[in-house]
Amino acid sequence: MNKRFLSTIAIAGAAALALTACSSDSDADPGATGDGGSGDTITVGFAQTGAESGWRAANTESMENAFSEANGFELIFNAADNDPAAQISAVRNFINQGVDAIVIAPVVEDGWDDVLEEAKEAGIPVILEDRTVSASEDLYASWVGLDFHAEGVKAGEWAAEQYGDTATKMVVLEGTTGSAPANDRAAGFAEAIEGTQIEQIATQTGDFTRDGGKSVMEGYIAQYGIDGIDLVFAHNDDMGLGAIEAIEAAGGTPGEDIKIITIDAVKDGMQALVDGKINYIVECNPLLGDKAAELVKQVIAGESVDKSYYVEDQAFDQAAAAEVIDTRPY
Ligand code: GZL
Repeated sequence: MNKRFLSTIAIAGAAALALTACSSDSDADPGATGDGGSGDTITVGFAQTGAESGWRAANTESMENAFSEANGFELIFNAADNDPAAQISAVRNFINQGVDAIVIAPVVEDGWDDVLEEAKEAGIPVILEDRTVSASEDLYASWVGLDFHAEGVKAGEWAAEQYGDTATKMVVLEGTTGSAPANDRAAGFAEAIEGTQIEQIATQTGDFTRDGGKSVMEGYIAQYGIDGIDLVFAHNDDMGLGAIEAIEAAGGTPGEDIKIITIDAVKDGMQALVDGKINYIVECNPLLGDKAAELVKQVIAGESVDKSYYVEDQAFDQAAAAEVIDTRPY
């Protein structure tokens, strides 16, 4: 799909956020039963992944702020504790409750066809935010999120530039198995380091959590030793922060003995970057609530919307992080 620049919206902290959209239009479901068009309250069921990371907390806050009563919404919130089956069950409950619209941040890409078909048959439009699904795009009205593959490429290109000319042994802390960010970040990073001397010696999921990253890193250190690992690529800041704890507990110096590259750029990650314990972070902006709420209103009102809206990301080394850390909104 061709990405097209669509609009720029200001977000908390006045940081401009550029949105790009993909061209395949999708007309709102003519059978939408939402009464939002008449200015009445729009009841929205929001199926969140859980509360696995600092990124997720910022995303939930953004969604709750956007889908507020003052903005014309009644929000029914469910957090699935990273459990795909529980999340599908929550969506089915929203359908049975007869909500006007459903918003989903899908834990994993697969397994969504049946319940999305049920929502379509019930005339309830679905908006995806954050992660994507493998189901047909006819089964949801629109998606707003980040280009996870590009995030992986950006992280890998920096690694290739910094470490690609010398023999470098890398371990990976993967995100939730089957999730779009884990799949796409891994693919993008691998493409970017192809042909360099960076060798991936191990990869395992830490489920995007700090404890998960720490536990997996402890296993890597037990297997390879601090001296046997040169680089950690963590699919999110929280797992990178867990790796820092494991490296320090084993007597190592994170950011020096073992370099660390992560993705998200949440406050704790950026502080570790400023402190020299992480070496590079690619941003993944969690502030998707305003766009998701705008899309719900447009779809309920029967307006045509694009199928995808991409939020653009930045990247930070230690010097760049020190310049912005005090003014970032998350
Ligand atoms: C990315 C998001 C990921 C974050 C993690 O958009 O889905 O899930 O990178 C979060 O921190 O848990």
